[in-house]
Amino acid sequence: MKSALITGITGQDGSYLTRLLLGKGYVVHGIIRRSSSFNTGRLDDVYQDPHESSVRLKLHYGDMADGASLRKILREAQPDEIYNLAAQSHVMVSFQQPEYTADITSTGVLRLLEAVRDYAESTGKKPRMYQAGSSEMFGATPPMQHEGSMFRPQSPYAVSKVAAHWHCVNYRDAHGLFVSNGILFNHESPARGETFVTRKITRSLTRIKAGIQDKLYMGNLDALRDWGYAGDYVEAMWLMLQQDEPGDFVVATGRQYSVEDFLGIAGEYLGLDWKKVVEIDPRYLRPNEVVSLCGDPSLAKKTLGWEPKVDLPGLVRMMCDHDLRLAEEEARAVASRIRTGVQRV
Ligand code: NDP
Ligand code: GDR
Repeated sequence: MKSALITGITGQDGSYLTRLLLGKGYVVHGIIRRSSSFNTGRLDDVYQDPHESSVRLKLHYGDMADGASLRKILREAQPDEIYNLAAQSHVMVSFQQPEYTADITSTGVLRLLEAVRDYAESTGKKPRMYQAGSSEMFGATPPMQHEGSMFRPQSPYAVSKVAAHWHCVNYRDAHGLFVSNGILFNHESPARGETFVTRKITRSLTRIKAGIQDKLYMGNLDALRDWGYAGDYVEAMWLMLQQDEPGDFVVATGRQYSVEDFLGIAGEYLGLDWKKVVEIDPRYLRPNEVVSLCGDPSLAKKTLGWEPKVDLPGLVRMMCDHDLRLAEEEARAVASRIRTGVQRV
């Protein structure tokens, strides 16, 4: 039975990758952060009672800021594959917390690589590692972006991902570690964090349709992105670690849409005129914007045999259907509070 360790298991991609690996028979170890409230909501339906002897999902407290915890977890988990998904992953937040972003998204990767190197040397194992790189690394380089395109990062987040990418290449070359860098373009799902633009749109438009929200405040509607489905993209991560040799791969759909296009497709599906409810709020405009991203996934197609299955309209429908159910539940709860006279304090 193969064993995998996932950092960032509580995030969108972590939750999809966990399902994929459990489905393939892996024992899955995940690193979670201590927080004052539960942060494992995305894993609820795959959570297993740790008291059961057959448990295949095991969670460990740790942090990318804490190298000692990473070493201890590697010793305990003894993974064959390591998926580094943990990051301060919000581009706009990285302008507000640049030092923290660099510490977790860049130096955290270095801490993990050092821990993996020690683990490999002390056990004689040959673990394989995946690093979650990003299309944001291309930044100002125009499309089509591919593995040979220049990195011109435009935010503290993107700079941190570029540094992490080169740390991984360096550990591969200098120490012979099997490390593959995915360069993934935006990917979304019903489990997407609610402050990323796609989920913000589907959450807000469905709440507006359900009568519990009036307006949707947005930033730059002209930004162009290549959006895919997270469920498809975690398969590419797994495939990268099944190859004979490590490598770096762009994972994208090769199709580009604007934020305004996304609003239009979601609005049409929900039967809402988005222009009547959307207002531009300068607080969502970034100090530096990445204008246009569209990836060329030819190498991933050729080498990994990977292809995206869900297109953007399909993704929008999936997210709207999910969020409409949430909004209707919320509307029923509000109506029942009003009926029973219970007020929020
Ligand atoms: P999320 O923001 O949904 O998840 C990030 C994960 O990292 C969460 O589990 C979070 O934990 C964890 N994390 C954050 N800080 C720390 C820390 N200090 N120590 C340990 N864990 C931490 O991101 P996604 O799932 O969308 O993305 C996964 C990875 O892929 C990220 O590295 C992201 O930068 C990268 N990426 C994502 C793309 C996308 O479109 N989704 C595209 C390209 C790259 P908690 O739940 O406690 O906050
Ligand atoms: P991005 O995703 O920055 O591409 O990073 P995000 O969804 O945050 O923004 C996409 C584009 O939409 C514009 N935009 C807004 N964005 C947000 N969040 N909120 C708004 O109200 C809004 N209005 C317009 C943005 O300016 C931007 O151009 C994501 C993250 O998952 C990264 O971790 C990952 O590396 C990249 O995708 C690939």
